[in-house]
Amino acid sequence: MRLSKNKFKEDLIKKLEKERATNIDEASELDIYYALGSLIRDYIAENWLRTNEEYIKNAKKQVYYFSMEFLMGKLLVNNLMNLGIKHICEEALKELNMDLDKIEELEKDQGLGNGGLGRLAACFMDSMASIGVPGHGCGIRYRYGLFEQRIIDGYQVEFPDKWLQNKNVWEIRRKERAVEVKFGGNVRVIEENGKLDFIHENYESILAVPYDTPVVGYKNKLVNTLRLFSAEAIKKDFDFSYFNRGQYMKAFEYKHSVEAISEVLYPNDAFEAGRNLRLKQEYFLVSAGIQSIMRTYKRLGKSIDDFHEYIAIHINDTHPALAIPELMRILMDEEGLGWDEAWRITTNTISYTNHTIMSEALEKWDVDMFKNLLPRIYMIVDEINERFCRELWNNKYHGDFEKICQMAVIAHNEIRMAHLAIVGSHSINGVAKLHTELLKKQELKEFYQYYSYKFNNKTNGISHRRWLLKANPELSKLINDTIGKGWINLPNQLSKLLKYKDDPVFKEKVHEIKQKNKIKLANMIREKHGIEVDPNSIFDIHAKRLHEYKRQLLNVFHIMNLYNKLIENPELDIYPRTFIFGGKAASSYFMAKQVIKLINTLAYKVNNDKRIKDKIKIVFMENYGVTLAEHMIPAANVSEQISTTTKEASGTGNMKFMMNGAITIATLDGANIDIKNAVGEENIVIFGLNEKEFLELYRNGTYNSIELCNTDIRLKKILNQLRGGFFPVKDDEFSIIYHSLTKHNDEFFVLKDFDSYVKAQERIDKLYRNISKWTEMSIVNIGSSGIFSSDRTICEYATGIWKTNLCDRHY
Ligand code: CJB
Repeated sequence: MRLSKNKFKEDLIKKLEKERATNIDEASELDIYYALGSLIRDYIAENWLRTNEEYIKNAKKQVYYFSMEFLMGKLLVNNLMNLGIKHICEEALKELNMDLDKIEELEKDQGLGNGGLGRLAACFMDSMASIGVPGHGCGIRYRYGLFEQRIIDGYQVEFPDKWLQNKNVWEIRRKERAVEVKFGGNVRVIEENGKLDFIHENYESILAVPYDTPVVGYKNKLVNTLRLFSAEAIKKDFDFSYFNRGQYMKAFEYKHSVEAISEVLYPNDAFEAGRNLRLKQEYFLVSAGIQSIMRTYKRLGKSIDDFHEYIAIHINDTHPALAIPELMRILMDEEGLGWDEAWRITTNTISYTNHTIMSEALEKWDVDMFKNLLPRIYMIVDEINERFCRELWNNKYHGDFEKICQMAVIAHNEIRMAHLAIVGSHSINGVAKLHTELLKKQELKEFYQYYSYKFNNKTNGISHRRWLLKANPELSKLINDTIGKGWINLPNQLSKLLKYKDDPVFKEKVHEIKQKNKIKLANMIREKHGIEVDPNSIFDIHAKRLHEYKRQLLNVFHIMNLYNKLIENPELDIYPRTFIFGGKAASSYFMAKQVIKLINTLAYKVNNDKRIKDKIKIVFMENYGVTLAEHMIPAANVSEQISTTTKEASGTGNMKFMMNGAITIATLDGANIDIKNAVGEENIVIFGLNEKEFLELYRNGTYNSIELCNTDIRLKKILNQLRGGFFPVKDDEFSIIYHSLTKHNDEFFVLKDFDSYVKAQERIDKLYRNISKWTEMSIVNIGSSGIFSSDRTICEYATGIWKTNLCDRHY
């Protein structure tokens, strides 16, 4: 947008007066933040309205991205950037003696997600708006997002994330557009003239109130919508019937039980707890979302038969898979369509992304619980199952009960959400090549054989605008000065940097910027954690959710080994290294929490041991989230992507790090493979078993972790150190870790890959000593990262799955 500095100042001052009843001299930083937020929303409003009007007028096909998680982070600077007024605003604030960075600090992260899946949804929002896909997010407005993590005495302790404590300047509450979501009760079936009517009665009604947040496209005047629903009691503040009977507390209990639905995000990453409240949340999201879409669709005045021509609904993993029976219910019970017609529309509308092959993440619901909570939806799922099983029997597996049972949507008294999602959608995609291949060959083999045409791959991506342009302004400026700004719209143009990889001046600048970013992070570490780290050491960062398969433990064992070697020989020639960790563990995941305790215990020991002369330092940064990631990633020299191969579907942190010039140390897993292909083997450090070796060893069951420990004296020593005496903790503090690696045969092959990992780390040590070569590798990584922009991913979804307007940009 066009805006002058003076006009901006004027507007801001007016806002301060009108909305904060203060003037520029008296205003606090918080006043400025609120006034600025409100002003920016005003700037956005016109284009928001116009975008919506245009969508309706031209009846453009709309995409609705249903997700239980949206990990948006902060929006202020992103919005300024996308409006094209960041610079003006920054300058104007400076003239008013204010600092945009300081003001940004006041904004709370919108942390309504656990990790990769939620952040992917957020990157997709940015890309859809920026490349012009009419796509909107649909989710839950949790009152508490992912818990705030504090480290107390080395342990993770969870505190509520009160992100809504202060006003959320971006959202608009739209009470008038609230819809009713029904739970429980029973269904009465009436037959009239040979037609069945399903009357849902005695249910509990809950109001789903939408809160809309604008999603601003990058300098294109397009504003999509992220709609998050909040659960509210219908009967005003509490149930009057209880109140009138004098049961005052019960009235509030009712209110609280309703609001519990959107109270808090489940803190599990790739693990489903199968709880009643979670099922309620999932149905709440899809019912509210689809009803709200239906209302918009009606305004188009198109026939219901063509619904799928104008609407695409994408489900982010199986969490919103009840969109399938819910859309069926609305089409049949409310729009009066027959089953076949409703099924045709539903399956053509819905598409599904699978994000993991880990069995503990597969959602299954107990039939009785499901039936009680969602009686009508259960009937529909049951019918879907009946028809699907009959079809299998007739078309392919006549008489093969076992196969049919294996593929059924309902079996063994459980509803399998992945099967429902596959049967009820027209597209199933994995998130990286290897992951999609594994789905086809292994996890969903039967379905692939039956529905091969539905399966496809869409390799994940990240918003290069957030993760490079915003997170690393100095590097972005250097890129602009070197190759122009074209990469911001066409990230593949980053490849123009490749020809500068040998240019000494450019290399020096890239190196300098990395150093500056490292100094900033080092300062942050000193302020937050009181640990002094050397910006000239290698910054080796492992930041992601704590999970056994992500193998933070492998990293820890490498550090323990290094430490043991240094104690034996303090003169050992290693390049000084700072190992930095960040990540949350699910609150009920004891093993992962003990790994956090181990990292912190080791950090304390190593950081305070004078004998090793500061050659290694360890930092666990508290409360990893989007904003912290924006500080950590630009400062990384080494990116740790060391999952057990086949377990990480894609990973997206890996892409963020390489885009910021870190060198990846990686297993051949998920999108690491694609990164390797993009940068070339010489610009990444690969180690560990590959997929074939892993699967073979896994299947033939010959791996014996204890034997390995007994033959590798380094491992033997490390495992002994876990057991007592070495660390100042109770003797059995780390016994869960010890047993997982010995008694339970090291399910994630930490010990198996140890030797190879140590050697890979030695390669890193060697490589970094030649800083010129290292910087060259770093430039190749940045220059090859364009393909990992979510603009490319979204373009592929739009053309390949959603069939919305085609992308004319080339990614
Ligand atoms: N993923 O974050 C989650 N949560 C889940 O429940 C299942 C998977 C992650 O999704 C990311 C986005 O696709 C992937 O990059 C990552 O590998 C996967 O673990």
